Amino acid sequence: MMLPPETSRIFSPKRWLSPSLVLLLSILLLSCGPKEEIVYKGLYLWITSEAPATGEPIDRIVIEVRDLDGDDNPVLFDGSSVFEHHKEILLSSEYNIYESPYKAKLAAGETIRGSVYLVIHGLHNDQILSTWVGTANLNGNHKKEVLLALIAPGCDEDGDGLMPCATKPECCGGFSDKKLIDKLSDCADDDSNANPLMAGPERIA
Ligand SMILES: [Ca+2]
Repeated sequence: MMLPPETSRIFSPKRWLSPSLVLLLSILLLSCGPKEEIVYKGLYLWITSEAPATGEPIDRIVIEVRDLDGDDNPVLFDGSSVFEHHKEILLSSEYNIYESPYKAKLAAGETIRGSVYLVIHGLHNDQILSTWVGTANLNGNHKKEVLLALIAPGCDEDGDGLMPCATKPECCGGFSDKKLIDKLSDCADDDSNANPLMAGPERIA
């Protein structure tokens, strides 16, 4: 039995395949398709920072790498100088890591490789504003997001970027790993030349 002319028009295939509907279907199909996956070759740090109320920009990022396997304080890898454990990134005035991450690649070297401690500082005019302490694997192929936390007043009296976690645990709430607190607590927070990152007479932080 034939449908009445009005009903027939409503369900006509032509109407269903109108250009706007085809476009909508295409968008839906695209958004449901397999997501493109980024394959990282090496360790990529995506670094952002909490912003100070004063709004001072971070103009320099300093990264310190240490051997995770050391028994005592974090130690340097044998065969590499102090300065090979140290990386500095200058940020131009337009760069705002409070809003978008700075992407830094850390590559494993001949001697500095594998599992490491990382201490990352965000500085403004040579003053350390924010910090992050954690572990990473330099031989990994992945992205690691790092949020530098502002250093609270009274938590870094000597300004070397390391906090006295053992005596002021409230300063180190962001440290999830007790081993990190043991390893990287500033035992002399009144002397910027004495901290667990010091590996000799050179001041490197
Ligand atoms: Ca300190």
